[in-house]
Amino acid sequence: GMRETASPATLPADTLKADILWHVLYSLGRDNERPDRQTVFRALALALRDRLVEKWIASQRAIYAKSSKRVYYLSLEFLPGPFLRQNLIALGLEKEARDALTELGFTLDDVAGEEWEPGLGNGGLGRLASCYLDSMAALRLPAYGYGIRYAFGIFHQLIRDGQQVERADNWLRGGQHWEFERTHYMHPVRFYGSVREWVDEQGRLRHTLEGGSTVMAMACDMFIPGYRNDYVLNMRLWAAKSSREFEFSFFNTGDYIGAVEKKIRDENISMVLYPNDEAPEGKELRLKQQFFLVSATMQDIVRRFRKKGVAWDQFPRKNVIHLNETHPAVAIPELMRLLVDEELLPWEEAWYICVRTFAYTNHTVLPEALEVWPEELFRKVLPRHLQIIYEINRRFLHDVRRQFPHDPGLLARVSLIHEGEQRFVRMSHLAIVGSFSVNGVSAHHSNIIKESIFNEFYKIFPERFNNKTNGITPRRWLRQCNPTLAWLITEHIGTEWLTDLEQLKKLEPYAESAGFQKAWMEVRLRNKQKLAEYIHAKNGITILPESLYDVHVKRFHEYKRQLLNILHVITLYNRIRRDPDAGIVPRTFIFGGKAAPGYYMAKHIIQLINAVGYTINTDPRVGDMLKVVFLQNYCVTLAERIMPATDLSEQISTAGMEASGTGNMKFALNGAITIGTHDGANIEMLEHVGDENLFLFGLLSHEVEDLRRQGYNPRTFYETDSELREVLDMISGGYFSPGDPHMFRDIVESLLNHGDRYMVLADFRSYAYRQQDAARAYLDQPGWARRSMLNTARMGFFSSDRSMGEYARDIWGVEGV
Ligand code: DL6
Repeated sequence: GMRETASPATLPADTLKADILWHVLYSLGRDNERPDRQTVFRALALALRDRLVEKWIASQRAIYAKSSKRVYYLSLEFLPGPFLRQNLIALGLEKEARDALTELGFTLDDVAGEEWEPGLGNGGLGRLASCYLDSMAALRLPAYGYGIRYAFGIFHQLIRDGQQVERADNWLRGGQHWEFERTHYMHPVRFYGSVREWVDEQGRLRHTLEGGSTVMAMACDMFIPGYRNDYVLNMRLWAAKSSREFEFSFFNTGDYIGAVEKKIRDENISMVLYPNDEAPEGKELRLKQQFFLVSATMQDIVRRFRKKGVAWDQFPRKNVIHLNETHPAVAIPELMRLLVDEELLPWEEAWYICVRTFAYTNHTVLPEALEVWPEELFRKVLPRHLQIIYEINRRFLHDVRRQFPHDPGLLARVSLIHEGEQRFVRMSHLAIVGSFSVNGVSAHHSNIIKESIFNEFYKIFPERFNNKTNGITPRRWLRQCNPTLAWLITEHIGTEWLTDLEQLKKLEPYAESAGFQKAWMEVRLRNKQKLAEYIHAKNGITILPESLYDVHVKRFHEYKRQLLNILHVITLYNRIRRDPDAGIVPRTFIFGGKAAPGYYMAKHIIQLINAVGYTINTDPRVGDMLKVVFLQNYCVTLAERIMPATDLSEQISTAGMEASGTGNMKFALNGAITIGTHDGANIEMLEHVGDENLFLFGLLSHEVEDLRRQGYNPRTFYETDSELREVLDMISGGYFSPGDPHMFRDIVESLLNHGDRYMVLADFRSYAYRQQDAARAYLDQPGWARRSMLNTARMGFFSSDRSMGEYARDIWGVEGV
């Protein structure tokens, strides 16, 4: 075939078309005379996978040759987004692909549209993990991503009659063109059973797990290329496969159907991603997923370590295991089990290895999001691990008692076990005690960790706590999603910004240039036109590309306060109704985001937004002054359309609650102005872009706390602010739900009578004022252009390359290969 002529190590790019046709025939089994678009997409993906795997093998060899310390990034979630464009950009094959596709009668846009993104994460945490893999590859770090290959990712969201409806996301049905399934290479993972204690010939007390059931973990590898550096990392996702022994035992008793049922039950482990963001569900299957990832990954790590043939005490010098949130924290007792039960190391030595190996990132301070497991459930699923946790805890509390002898209550507060009517394992305590590094994800959040939620651990282990402010990859979030703006930038300052985002500073002098401002705003307007076309096609709503696009996209959660936004929308509506010539800047409000299927209030707020949108969009008095759009199924692909077309970015969480935010960075990098609270990374963004280029408002974190302590009374705001009162009365009076006037009453109730936990009413007036400032600023288009450019120019710090550089240097102690 065509293959034999090309040496595998150096496939010249001009064979891309030939490779596509080769894969159409030999890999996909289709006639390559006239392949359809989906077939061409898959063949192109396979042709790129060929190139990726070559570079991956070479990268692995380089890591091995250098005998580098390896970084293992463990995460229950990854949100990689579509791969095609990213891979083409990284491999430098965009033009070749365009040419090849043109010859085949397609455009790259059409073919890229065939890709269905893997939604293997909920939101910020999973997307951060994917930005980090991209940067680890760019920096040539000796790193591996480890996660789960869920058969069903985050649900597909539809909006029906204004309400969220969930549909299964069967992302694998199109076939797996990017990955390699390692079908003949699996690790056993064991759950349940009971622990037998016995004494061996040397008189040592031993622990052996007996019984239980075993599931196999099959590796599926996906490749993450570095930007034009010939370096490729592996994201290894585990899929559950039934174990053979068990099938046979059923078959031997003649229970054929039973055997098959067992197989299906086992393979359920990697079936579905839990769709909860910031509130774990506490289900047995979820704990099994966590251990499934951990056990399989630890076997891989140990296998690679053993190849080196060095002693166990060298383990922390050769490996660092990073825990993305507490979800994989059971890796700590699992490593202890391997070292103590299987390698027969003394406990003290094993523990010394452990606390030099693990590092933990916390991503949330919401009390309901801190993971705990009922002790009984833990004992049932992982009996030996629970024993090990007890022993870790016993020794830890012993040390704490010695260090703080005069604070008896302290022990109960820091214990790994919460003792009350029901007992729980506290995963964050386990992660802190078992790690040498604990970090938050913005300066503000890291301070909150030290000063409040983990303050007592900070006193015990001050040297462990540090900050690593989040970042985003400029390859996807500027170069890929906004090619015209990227091109305009490159024309003026060259291409270095792609791997050194601080280079964007060189744009600053152009901020005053009328010519550049004009070019900048033309690119932005074209992006806004494209989004208008998409909205028209999807929602049937016509919007003005010249209107101010005010965008709020992220998961729906009360703390993120989409409700505050819609209260302001209604306020503007009322002003227009009162005075159609009020001189209000025409605005398009765009919302997007999923709510956890069991989160009633979040779903209800989605419904309210849609109801308000319907009322406003069909009110002839409003016309082009105001439009409200809800875009269904917010995901990475959709974010890529939205970021380049946004004027005003809504980052309005209750201060102290958003750990960092990363959407805020994506918008600003693309030239949007932020309206936001003093929260998460907004605060650092303010420091970088300057307060004339970002609209902050509202209570500060400590004011939120003070107010809460003093007794917050939301009704006073209702009583003293007539505009606010009018808005709330309309909602509870059925203005937006004429068919069912009581429909949204409970939302207003939650604000007025149930304490308004997220202080929506307390921040309403300062938000409305700041929105007025934003509108006024938008009227001055040259001023807006300058602000927009300065936002982009000053976002260099928020590159995930900077974040990963800091992790590599300060936490992991690794360098590029
Ligand atoms: O660190 C990534 C991302 C932050 O930007 C968000 O502010 C934060 O809400 C999110 N946290 C979670 C917590 N999940 N759990 N458990 O998603 O992390």
